[in-house]
Amino acid sequence: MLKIAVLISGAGSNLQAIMDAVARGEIDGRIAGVLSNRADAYGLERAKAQGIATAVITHGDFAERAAFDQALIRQIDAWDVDVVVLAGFMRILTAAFVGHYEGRLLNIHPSLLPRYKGLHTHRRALEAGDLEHGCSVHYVTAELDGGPVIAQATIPVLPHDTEASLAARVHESEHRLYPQVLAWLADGSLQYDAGRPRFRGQPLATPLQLPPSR
Ligand code: NHR
Ligand code: GAR
Repeated sequence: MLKIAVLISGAGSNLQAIMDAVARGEIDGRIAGVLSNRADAYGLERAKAQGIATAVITHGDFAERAAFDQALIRQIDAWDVDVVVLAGFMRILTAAFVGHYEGRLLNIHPSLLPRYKGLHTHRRALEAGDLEHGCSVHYVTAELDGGPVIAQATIPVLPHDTEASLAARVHESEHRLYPQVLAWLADGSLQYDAGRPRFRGQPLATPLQLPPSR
């Protein structure tokens, strides 16, 4: 079964969605540890409530990003995981970290990549007048939010949406998308081959699309 490390910085609602999917038997895997760069991340409580190992490595304790990332690697490698899942993890990772986990490092990003890399994605989608928005799960490379996209979930932008209402619906879509991608990884449907995702043996030309919830 797939051994998973989850990296968080905050609420951990994606972590919760993944834990729930594991508990329901939808992912043939287990979460070996949850790591946060913030001691007050609520996701740590969610993990402890399930008896999952947690670790806090505070980025401010390190003078250099490289040293912080080496500390992350030491902890994650001690858990001996198959995949490292960024779930609302808010620190940009060095090329050395990304290279160490090449092909085993995933992120969920709250936009339809390649649109809106970086931060404040909901505000930017509203300001652009987009009619559709959503989330993407991608393999992480050294290029921020630029690694190959595995799958996306699209939602409509509604006429009276605010940043908050749009963010709430993107979150719901994230909670469907991330567990699905991990289920595909765990059952062997999804593989990484020389920098490119493969799905059921075929190189992915375009990202997989999750069907709407209703
Ligand atoms: N690292 C690499 N190398 N590549 C990616 O694609 C990464 C990554 C680290 C995190 C998540 C990402 C997102 O989904 C992610 C993808 C943080 C920032 C950021 O600007 C940007 C993108 C993402 C995560 N972080 C600030 C920094 O200086 C700090 C912001 C804060 O602490 O609130 O690291 O959006
Ligand atoms: C999610 O919307 C995720 O896509 C986003 O942070 C939120 C975390 O929520 N990630 C980023 O913005 C990464 N820069 P959660 O802690 O409740 O899972």
